[in-house]
Amino acid sequence: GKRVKGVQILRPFVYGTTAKPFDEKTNPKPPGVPDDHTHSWTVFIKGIDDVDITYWLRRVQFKLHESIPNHVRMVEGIKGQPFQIHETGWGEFEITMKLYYVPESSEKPQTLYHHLRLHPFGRTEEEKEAMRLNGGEVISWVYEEQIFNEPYEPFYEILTSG
Ligand code: SLL
Repeated sequence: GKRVKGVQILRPFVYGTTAKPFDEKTNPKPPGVPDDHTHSWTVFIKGIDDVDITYWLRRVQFKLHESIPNHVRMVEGIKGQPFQIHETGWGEFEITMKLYYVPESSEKPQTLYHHLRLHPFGRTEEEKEAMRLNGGEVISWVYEEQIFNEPYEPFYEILTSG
């Protein structure tokens, strides 16, 4: 196939983690969760304002800490939904996310790293107040732009026909 010369397509997305301490009122611990788990958390990759990104991102492999059962997980894209994993635990660690693009792109998988944040260290008083109002949610989100350089023609069609 031929590449579209001189063209660069950008697709914005957001990735990161959202964590919440267990609390009888605002976030009760579900049955079966081990005693030493202090938080529920989510790691995700999604479009801005939840816009669909599955037309360019096919699946994401999340590699969690080895202490977590079944710590390597593949998440297939579902149209309009975030790529995400919900878990519970007690500690922070680095999450590895391997992005697999749609086959039409012929792009190699690309790896992102993100630190799971459970604790509000380093936040300003205003940010901490916002967290209290939000039931103690600790968010750590990153804005990113996926760049497709000189995409192949069929992939260019997919990227621009949405
Ligand atoms: C460390 N930062 O470097 C720590 C590791 C691991 C967190 C934190 C286990 C959850 C589960 C969990 O929260 N691990 O048992 O499912 O040593």
